[in-house]
Amino acid sequence: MSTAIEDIIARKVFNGRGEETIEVDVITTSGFGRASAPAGKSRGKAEVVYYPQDGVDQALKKVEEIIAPELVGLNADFQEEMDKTLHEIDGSKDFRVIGGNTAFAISLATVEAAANSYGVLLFQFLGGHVAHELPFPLGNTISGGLHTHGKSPDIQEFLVLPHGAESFFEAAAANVQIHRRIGEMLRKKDKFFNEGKSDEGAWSANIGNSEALDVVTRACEERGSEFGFECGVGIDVAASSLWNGKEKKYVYRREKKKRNSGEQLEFILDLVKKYHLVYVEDPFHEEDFGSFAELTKKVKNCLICGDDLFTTSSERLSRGVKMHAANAVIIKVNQVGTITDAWETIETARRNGYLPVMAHRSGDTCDWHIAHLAVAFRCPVIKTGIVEGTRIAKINELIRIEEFLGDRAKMAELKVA
Ligand code: 2PG
Ligand code: MG
Repeated sequence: MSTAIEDIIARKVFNGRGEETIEVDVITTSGFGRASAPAGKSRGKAEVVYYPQDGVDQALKKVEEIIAPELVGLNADFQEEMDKTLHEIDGSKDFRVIGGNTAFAISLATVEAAANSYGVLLFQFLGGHVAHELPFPLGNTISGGLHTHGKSPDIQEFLVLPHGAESFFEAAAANVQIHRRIGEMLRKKDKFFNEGKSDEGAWSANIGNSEALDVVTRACEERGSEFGFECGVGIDVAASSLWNGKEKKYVYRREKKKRNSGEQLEFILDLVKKYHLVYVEDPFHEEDFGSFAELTKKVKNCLICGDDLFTTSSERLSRGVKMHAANAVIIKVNQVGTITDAWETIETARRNGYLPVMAHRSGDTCDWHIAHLAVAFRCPVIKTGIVEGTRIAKINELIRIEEFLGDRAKMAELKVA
């Protein structure tokens, strides 16, 4: 067995939106790894730059001409050194030279190749014997905001979290049932509903924020009592995309309402109370750490999660920790570029009592690595949709991991009610 890297091959493929993206193969003397990069639509300003100026083609050229010659010969299991080398080759703060998605695909393909060289699964390789807890799937049921076009809610995601489930399979099945029930309800509500779905497989419907929350809450209650366990409701407001910096207001186009920061706080607090929300992501724009802190102080049993706010950056998370800005953090590896960077952020979260939520991107590929990362890094929640191929790739991999773990598998600890 040897983990020495023999070759790195990069190619252009497509994500679920049909956008060009990078896929990388890493070949070691006794193993192989492959990873492809996703893309966000509602991106945080502090995310790394996905590609060099001329896009994926230039990234491929850089892999062939600069990166592969540096990395070939290194050991794939020296992840930190590999990721450090990627930073050194790039030389910028935000991966604008080689591209954050290039770094992402190389970093993930390398760790996969290392695991494969040792003949173990990725979550075992990264997490060791303590990695046996499955995350709860946080699933998107109705899309809005930047993830849709035309008449849809202003809030970006209406989510369900089956936090009472006793196994991952049971939780994933609950999400599917709830998603289906919501589809039936939307059909009854609107005879023009054409069963359209967004990139993430959530329903695309001509309804407002509170109507969407009414439907999702009712479906969770109905189905939850049949399942015999609780399914909570959550939202991703993605408030940076509603924020108008000049007017200093959140613009809700559909509702024809504008809210200043104070009104936004009241609005979110009302939603948390009325719908017993267990999860609220990005309720304020990405620089408003103060309003995040006020909200976090005022709610109980609800995860207040920063996505655009933290952009998986340990530095930004530390700033949030100092201000008590939230109690959860979204982890999207391609917001920072490498596994080591994301792992540092997860460690910062754990040390400070923040719950790490592993997450997909809206424009994802059939890559399933985040399923393994969630188990390896002990993230109690994974946000990765409910139906649709690029989401199911992750869900089904978690079902396989649960089966593989057998009696040792248990659901993560999660207290939201
Ligand atoms: C989010 C994500 C994923 P995007 O805001 O949480 O749902 O969207 O990948 O477009 O940033
Ligand atoms: Mg988000």
